[in-house]
Amino acid sequence: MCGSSLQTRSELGDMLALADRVKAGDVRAVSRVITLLESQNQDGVAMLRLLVSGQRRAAVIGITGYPGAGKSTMVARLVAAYRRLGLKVGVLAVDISSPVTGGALLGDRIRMQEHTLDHGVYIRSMATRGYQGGLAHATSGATLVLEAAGYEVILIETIGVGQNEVDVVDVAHTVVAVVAPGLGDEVQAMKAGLLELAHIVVVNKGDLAGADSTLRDLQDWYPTVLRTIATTGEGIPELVAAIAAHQRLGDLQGSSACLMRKGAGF
Ligand SMILES: Nc1nc2c(ncn2[C@@H]2O[C@H](COP(=O)(O)OP(=O)(O)OP(=O)(O)O)[C@@H](O)[C@H]2O)c(=O)[nH]1
Ligand SMILES: [Mg+2]
Repeated sequence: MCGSSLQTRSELGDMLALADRVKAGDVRAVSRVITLLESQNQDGVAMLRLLVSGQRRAAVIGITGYPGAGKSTMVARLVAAYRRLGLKVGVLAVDISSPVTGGALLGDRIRMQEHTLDHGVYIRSMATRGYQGGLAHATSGATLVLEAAGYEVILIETIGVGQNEVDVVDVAHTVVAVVAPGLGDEVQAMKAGLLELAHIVVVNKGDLAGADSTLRDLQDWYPTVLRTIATTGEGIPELVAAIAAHQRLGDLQGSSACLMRKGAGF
């Protein structure tokens, strides 16, 4: 009895110490808690209780869209843009290897490489396999962990339109749907899907033939449609500004003020 309560007390001490490390921004502690959440360990849920302050401080931005549309390339550009503003950035890449691009994980790693030595950037991929059903919870939990660790912008990359169980709309304050020209029927299908829930629509690969007509087509349907070339960075400042404007709107309704405080709205 005495032994078990001692053990419980020491476990509690460990939990409190881990929570303190997360709050101090220790990336190993952050990774450990996210792993607990992914494996649906009850300690993970207990940790969230210790970490959540009840006050939203981070701007959570979902980057979603069809496989191969350029989401990861765009995320890497956004990371660079927010780092230039001096913001700490967390990236959660959910369901990262799509069937279309196959080795996307490797590609993502290469694109993200320039940021991996930057202490102001935390990058984590969250695989769907093996954690069906628990992933949505783990993703929203992971954003809370990153927020507690002082990350001011959290970017979540996910393939949208009902292709996985993560409902990015529930987790992110601002959802950016990424479309590439020439998707044709797929763009039509998106109109009825996540695109309707997106706050900002981006036609990426603006350098490719068909970008103009895709842009015009979507502009008939959505108020904020931007054109980007993620590979060169063209259109990224405009996207950053559009996200800030949306966050400001959200803030008026009681959401995050982070980007505006830091001047990301220019
Ligand atoms: N021409 C052109 N190619 C681009 C652009 N943006 C990304 N790409 C290329 O498109 C391919 C897919 O880019 P990713 O960033 O991996 O796309 P993704 O949407 O993250 O892909 P998944 O995670 O597999 O769904 C890569 O070869 C990129 O270099 C762009 O603006 N123009
Ligand atoms: Mg990707």
